[in-house]
Amino acid sequence: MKRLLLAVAVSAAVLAGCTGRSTGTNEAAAAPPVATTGGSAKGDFGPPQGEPVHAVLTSPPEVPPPTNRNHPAKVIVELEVIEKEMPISEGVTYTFWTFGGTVPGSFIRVRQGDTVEFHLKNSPDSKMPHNIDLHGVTGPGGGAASSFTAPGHESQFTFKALNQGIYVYHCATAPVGMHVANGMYGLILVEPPEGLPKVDHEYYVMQGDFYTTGKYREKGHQPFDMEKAIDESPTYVLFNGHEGALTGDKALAAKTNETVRLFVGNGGPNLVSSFHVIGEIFDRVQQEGGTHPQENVQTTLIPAGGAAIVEFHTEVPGSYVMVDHSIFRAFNKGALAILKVDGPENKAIYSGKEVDSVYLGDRSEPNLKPVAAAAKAAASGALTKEDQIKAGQVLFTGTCSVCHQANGEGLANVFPPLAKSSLLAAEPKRIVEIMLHGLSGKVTVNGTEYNSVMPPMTQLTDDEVANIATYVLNSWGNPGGQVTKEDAAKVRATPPAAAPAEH
Ligand code: HEC
Ligand SMILES: [Cu+2]
Repeated sequence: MKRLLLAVAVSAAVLAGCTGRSTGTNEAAAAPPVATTGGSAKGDFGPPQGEPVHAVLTSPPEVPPPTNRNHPAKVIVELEVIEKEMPISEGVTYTFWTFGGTVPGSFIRVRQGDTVEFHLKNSPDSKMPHNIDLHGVTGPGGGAASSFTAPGHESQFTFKALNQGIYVYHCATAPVGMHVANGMYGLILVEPPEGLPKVDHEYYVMQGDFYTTGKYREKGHQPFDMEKAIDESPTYVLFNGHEGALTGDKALAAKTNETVRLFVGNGGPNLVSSFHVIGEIFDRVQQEGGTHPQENVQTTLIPAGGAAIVEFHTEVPGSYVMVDHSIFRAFNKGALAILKVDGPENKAIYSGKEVDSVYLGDRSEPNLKPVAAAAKAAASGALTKEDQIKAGQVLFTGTCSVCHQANGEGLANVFPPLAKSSLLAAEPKRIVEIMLHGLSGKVTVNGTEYNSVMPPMTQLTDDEVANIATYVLNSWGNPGGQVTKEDAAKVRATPPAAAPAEH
């Protein structure tokens, strides 16, 4: 409210000063001039007042409540660095280095003009020293040099938050890229003095790219791969540190007719994010975390080491998929989250018919648990055909059902059926070759000729190929049988047979 009055007053003043100039024909439609904040030179509101307050820190996707203060205070922030093993995907673990035990790290919220007394602790269980560079700090290194902290130690430094905005913080200990790649980043919000306009939901989402020695979704514990990191060739691109952090029953929630504010950061270390919510238009974006919003935006670019505030109003119920619109990252590296909007249909705005399953594949499933269970069983040498079939079903939904359909019936004249397939009846094990080397040219299935292209599915691991193949062979009236990961490895290592000559 206060901000609105201010804007009106300023525009009135500026318009009054403009009367002598020609303003063109469409005077009424001219954009109102924008008031500047004055930056850091106008951000010191004097010494802290009242008792010191302890900052409320939250884990993603939660955001601390507004400071609700109209004066500068001394704010004490206590943040602990914890190195810990956590899942990065179902059945895949990674040793993350964290601010506060989560990736991204705890969300910090202060008010412009606050004096922040920062305590950085490094857990005694840590193996590495760490520090923190907050992009909201005015001073060399953003706090890095003052906060270098060995395991089992604590550092303290104080800064005044002179600029309002949303800022990334990250570890800046050498090798910096490795500390960031391991998850050492988060967001600090410096509220404008009048606070942010009230909304129904505030959420904390942060993208990061991850580099593991194993392939995407390769099971087990995966170490950091420095070479991939230097090549900027991530294995995973994720929102909030692990695949599925914000899908299924962990999806963000809202109701229709509500306002949603997302604080979206990008920790990098390498990639920039083309942040997009499928089926929503951002009513308002503070690009790069800056003060003056852009309106009616489809996709906003978030630099590595940058952030944005994104706001929209919900009208139509359904699942809204957040992606990095560099789209292979979304569907093949994990950069996918969901905002679930509940409420009555609004047919005047959108007619309905949801296409989630095709869009999301296995990501629309609550989880990939059967896949992880199969991986665990395989590791202990107790993998059964049943385990493989269950895991294969989930994976099939994510990879094959888009074309061959969930019921294996295919699409007439376009995608051949896998159900009661005459090709599989004749040569069951050929499925492995088709999955790994693809299939093109004329092929007859159940009496119908197809002449199309199936791309090779080499992104699948040997385990995944084995599980999907076993599932297909044991479903829909196919001949049965079992494919092992050794079978898959052998086919992968063999160059594809030359395509049969066309007659
Ligand atoms: C992008 C669409 C697409 C995807 C995804 C796809 N396929 Fe196919 N598949 C095809 C097409 C098209 C053909 C026929 C190719 C031709 O005409 O030569 C085919 C043929 C086949 C065949 C032989 C024909 C038959 O019906 O028995 C098998 C087996 C098969 N696919 C299995 C799979 C499996 C398993 C997956 C998942 C790992 C998969 N496909 C994913 C498009 C796809
Ligand atoms: Cu660090």
